[in-house]
Amino acid sequence: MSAILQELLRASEKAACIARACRQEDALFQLLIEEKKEGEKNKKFLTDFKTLADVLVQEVIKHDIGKKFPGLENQIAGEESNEFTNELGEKITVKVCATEEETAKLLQKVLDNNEAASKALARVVHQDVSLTDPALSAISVDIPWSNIAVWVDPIDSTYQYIKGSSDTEPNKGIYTKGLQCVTVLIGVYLIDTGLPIMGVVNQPFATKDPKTLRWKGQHYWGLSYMNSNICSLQFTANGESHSTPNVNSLQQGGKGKDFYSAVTSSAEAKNILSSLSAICGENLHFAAGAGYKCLCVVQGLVDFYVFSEDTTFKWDSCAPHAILRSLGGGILDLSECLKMLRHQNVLTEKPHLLYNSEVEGATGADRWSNKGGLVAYRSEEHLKSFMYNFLKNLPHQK
Ligand code: 2IP
Ligand code: CA
Repeated sequence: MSAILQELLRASEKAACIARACRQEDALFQLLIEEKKEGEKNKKFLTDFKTLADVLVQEVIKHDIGKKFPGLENQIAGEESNEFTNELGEKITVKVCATEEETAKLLQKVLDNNEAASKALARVVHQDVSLTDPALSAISVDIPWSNIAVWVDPIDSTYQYIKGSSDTEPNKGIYTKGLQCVTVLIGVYLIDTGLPIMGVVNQPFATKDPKTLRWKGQHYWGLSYMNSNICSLQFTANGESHSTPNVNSLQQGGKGKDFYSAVTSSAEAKNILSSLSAICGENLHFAAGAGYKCLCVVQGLVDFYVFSEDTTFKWDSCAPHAILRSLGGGILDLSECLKMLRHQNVLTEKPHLLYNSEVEGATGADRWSNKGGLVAYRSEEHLKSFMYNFLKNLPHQK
């Protein structure tokens, strides 16, 4: 199984390279930031370059994984469809072709014959990327292939990817907005139970070299299957294991928990914000990107990520969910938790988000939304009391 995780990691790095290239190569960046003019608003073409970048990254991930593990590409799903219609009304299926030249030719059809951009894009799509983690080689877990499927979010936080500044400053390590909030998310779940078991979160724009102004990425992986729980954060760069310090308990001088910290979306409802502020005070943070907010929990920068709306999707949460499980945490359905607390006054079980079933009666992307909202946590230790306090402080119960 470590071979699959290795490949997911490599694919996520290839995706990150494409994401960086689209921002750093002028021929591509110009397309990325190009605004639709009023009369062009209906043209599903060129101006949708950001969608093309998304789709292409998704196709590269599928293609590369399928090449290594034939058949698995059919079990990979994501937000994007790879069908484009260009200005001439031609339907084009965006895919990775056998050669760089062929891919460039195909892209040219979508990119209004922009040869320079098509060639630049095809070059990164076909480039060899190697990324291995020595810690992964030691893992041997036997998971039946026929029982796994994959959720991919090729570029999460698309808005920050296009408009995001590269010069934002973090608050207690957390970026409210900016390129740091962009992530590539690849999560594997079991088809029969719907539980996530492997995940890779790649942050293409983690740090910027002040001299070269080039971005460096960062990646995180986790595996949680049967009795195996392994996460990249447990290893040093040489693959040696070490225990992961909890940032919050360090910040508190190890005194134990007398405050909670949380991250949420700026789109969160007022009553939820009011309860979170009452509990967390100045330790309530806002950040863009569902994947990035989960990453803040994975890194121990906050205890919880709480969101009550139905605007995150399976592809947003599957990968970090697997990583959080590997650390002893998880992502639960918020509305189910609150229901349980209201009726039984305690969290009798943990309603983990599941990845194998659609929302009943929903259509389009909404079929795969995390309908009841979510609460992501890294440690079970304070989950129950946090949730209890959260419900107690809710002005109007949702
Ligand atoms: C989005 C993205 C947004 C998030 C939204 C996701 O995915 O992560 O940032 O909203 O839930 O679906 P918010 O930042 O308010 O949490 P994408 O960028 O891939 O559409
Ligand atoms: Ca997303």
